[in-house]
Amino acid sequence: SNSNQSTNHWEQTRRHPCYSMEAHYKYARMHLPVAPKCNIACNYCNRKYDCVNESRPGVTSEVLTPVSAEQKFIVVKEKIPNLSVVGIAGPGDALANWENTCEAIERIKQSNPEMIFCLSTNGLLLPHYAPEIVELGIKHVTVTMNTLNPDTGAKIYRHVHYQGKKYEGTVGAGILLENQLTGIQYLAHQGVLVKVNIVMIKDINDSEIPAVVKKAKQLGAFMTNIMPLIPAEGSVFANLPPTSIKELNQMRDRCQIDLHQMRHCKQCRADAVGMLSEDRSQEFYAGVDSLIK
Ligand code: CLF
Ligand code: SF4
Repeated sequence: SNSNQSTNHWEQTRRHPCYSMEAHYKYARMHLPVAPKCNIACNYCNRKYDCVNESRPGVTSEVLTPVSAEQKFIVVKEKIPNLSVVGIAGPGDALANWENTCEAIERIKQSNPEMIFCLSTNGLLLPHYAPEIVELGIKHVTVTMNTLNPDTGAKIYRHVHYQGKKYEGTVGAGILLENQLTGIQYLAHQGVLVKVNIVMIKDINDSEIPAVVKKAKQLGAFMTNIMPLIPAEGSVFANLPPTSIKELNQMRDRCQIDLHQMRHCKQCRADAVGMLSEDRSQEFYAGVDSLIK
């Protein structure tokens, strides 16, 4: 039944600081920046920086190999005992770097079965990798889906690289959308807790957000996270107005009727470490090379 399902969700989620408001006071997360490549071109992205899908633009990260990511995990876990989640959120797309993503998770999982593993993706490769995601035991996946309309998508995404070809405009946005929809539904039906991130961009997709949330619900998503556009320097959207907290909260209030809304997102870096309210990544990056040989 529905209530059984939500009890299950809660059991799996009560230690996840992004999925649970209460958990974010108690537990820490760590991102492994093992995913440098991206397969799409978002206009809110400055490709020099972290993936805006799940992280704050304008902050560069060091990229780690799966082996160095595991070593870093060991150092961090020692210092942060309340670490509950290991997430892969860029700096590019977790699935466009699947071998790295998969290897980093497998390595850590072997000796840390209690860790919650989490991925963030633009969704383009979900139809391809969703079965492997489920197989790996990943129960928390974030998909950024900004619109249900390929014409709007064409204003947000310049192109999409898919199966060896480059698709521009509405065609590219249409492929991305189809794969997001298929992927979200597949994962949700397999019991994965899907969070749909939506970047709220004034006069581009803001009026469509309630429809995106309704669709996310229909596909079985667990919640949506409506995030403000932070106009990144050097991105196509650099000169767009930022979304205000007031507008953001009004939109969340409106959408809350349909689906649970995340309200404590910190738009983290791809190498964020610690509680959501703090970022200790510098601490670990500063000394990490001398700590691990
Ligand atoms: Fe990281 Fe994202 Fe997993 Fe959280 S972040 S991959 S779900 S472990 Fe969290 Fe950071 Fe917001 Fe993301 S506060 S940007 S929602
Ligand atoms: Fe940039 Fe992320 Fe978009 Fe790729 S998916 S272009 S890394 S914001």
